[in-house]
Amino acid sequence: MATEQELQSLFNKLDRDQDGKVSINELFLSPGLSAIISSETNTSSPQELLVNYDSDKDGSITFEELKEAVEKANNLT
Ligand SMILES: [Ca+2]
Ligand SMILES: [Ca+2]
Repeated sequence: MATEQELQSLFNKLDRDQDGKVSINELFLSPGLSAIISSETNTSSPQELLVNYDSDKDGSITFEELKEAVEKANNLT
């Protein structure tokens, strides 16, 4: 499991327009980084990540949502 710092740095790289949220388009723009997110969250695609963990359904993942996703994924395994 990635540390919170590693996650934060991943998140910042994915958030290209730096609005504090990673949209599905930003996930598709960085397939390498998305793959790491997928493996950390036990999802197979950006769509699945959004469906399962976009708690407020705004179509983007905030750092809080990402952290929660990683925590849930690691509790399940
Ligand atoms: Ca963004
Ligand atoms: Ca969201």
